[in-house]
Amino acid sequence: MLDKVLIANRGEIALRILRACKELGIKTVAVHSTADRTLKHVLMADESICIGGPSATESYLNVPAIIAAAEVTNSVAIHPGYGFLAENADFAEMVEKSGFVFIGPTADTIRLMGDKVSAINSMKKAGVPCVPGSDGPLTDDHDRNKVIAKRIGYPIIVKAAGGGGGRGMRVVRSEDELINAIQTTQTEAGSFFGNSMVYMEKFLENPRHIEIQVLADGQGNAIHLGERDCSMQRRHQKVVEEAPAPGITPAMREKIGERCCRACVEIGYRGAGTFEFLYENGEFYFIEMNTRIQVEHPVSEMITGVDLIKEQLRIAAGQPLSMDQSQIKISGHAIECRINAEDPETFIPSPGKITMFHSPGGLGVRWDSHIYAEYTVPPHYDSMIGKLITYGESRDVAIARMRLALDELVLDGIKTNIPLQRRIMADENFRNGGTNIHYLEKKLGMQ
Ligand code: MV4
Repeated sequence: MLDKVLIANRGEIALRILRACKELGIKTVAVHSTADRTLKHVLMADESICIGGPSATESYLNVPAIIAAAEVTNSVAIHPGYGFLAENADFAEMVEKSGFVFIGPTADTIRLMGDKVSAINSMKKAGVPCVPGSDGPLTDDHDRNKVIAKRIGYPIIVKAAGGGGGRGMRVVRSEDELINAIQTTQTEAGSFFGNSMVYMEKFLENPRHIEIQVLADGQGNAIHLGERDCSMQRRHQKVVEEAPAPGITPAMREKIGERCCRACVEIGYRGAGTFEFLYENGEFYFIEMNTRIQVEHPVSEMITGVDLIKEQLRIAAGQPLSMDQSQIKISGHAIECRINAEDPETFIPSPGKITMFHSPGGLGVRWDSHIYAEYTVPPHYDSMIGKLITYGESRDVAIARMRLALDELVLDGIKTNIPLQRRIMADENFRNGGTNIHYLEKKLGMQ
């Protein structure tokens, strides 16, 4: 096993990684900013090192400081968590060149998936169903672009190859808007991502966002842990996630899961990963692959019993997968509500001191959070302060437990989105299951 792991992150995911390391008997190093001296995982880690000022650029994105911290502590591996440097191929390369294990895929894989055009090409080659599109980058040949768009059929969407997660996209509904839209997206992409390459896809009007969780050991073995439905989102920020996705049958799951596993083996994927799909009219369409552990990984853990962080650590230690697909059994239903320090009406972040805190509990309730009473939520980072996950034998039971748990969760001193989560759990359409990616924004616009 790995001897000592440096956790290059903060908040709930740093604590989640710390717990997995402790369970496996791995020593831990917390690196933190000057604003994060009182984080729970910093206080619990075997060693902790301050790596810079409060802004992420000075600390959690400070590559030389993180590498130096790994060196002075004799760490053998670095876990990047999510966000920050988790999908930065240059960082992964620097980690490995410095003689440490990067807990994740190779830098080459991260680079391949970071470029959406090459990601789609490799998935298509591996037999993963993709959105009908330009099958490559667009050129400056206007006539060719018009031909491609006509073949796909309007509406189409122009996306930046270096984008992802909702930035650098433009929907085009007719040919007269096409050339302008391509040029604007190219210019935007150049300044946002330093890569002006764009591509085209058929625009799906009302899809759901369904993603497949995989684990691969880079030694020819890959398994999937079923899917998650992450359609409940606002401005590309997921609000509620669940597993399994309502209406997905075991046969559909097996088919799409098997395709993802085959693709993992073909590209030599190593670690935990997520295949993002749009799902419309009974069909899956690949859009992107995430090469990190994701925020919503707990819902997959709850329905499979697999500890994804422990698996990441085992894979990073060079061990082959400890289970095969036949050992993965999906049972029951799990829901995650992201708890954010923000105004539930305006969504404006609300950092500050938590004056009173009571965590929820009981059968099928999981609270993944670093917060405690008297903890001050700093203003420098993401507003997510915890994840409330409930599990039950059915979706109805998971929802009922979530409603109780949200009522039990007391968090005073700052504003939170708990009232919004209560409204979602009470929403008739959510309760019926299968709402699409536009549902929450429409609901919020309605009020
Ligand atoms: C799309 C799409 C419709 N058709 N691609 C937004 C985030 C990025 N990951 C991909 N996105 C979309 N790509 C095609 N061909 C609609 C979206 C989209 C979306 C996707 C997932 C979750 C929420 C979304 C919200 C708006 C648009």
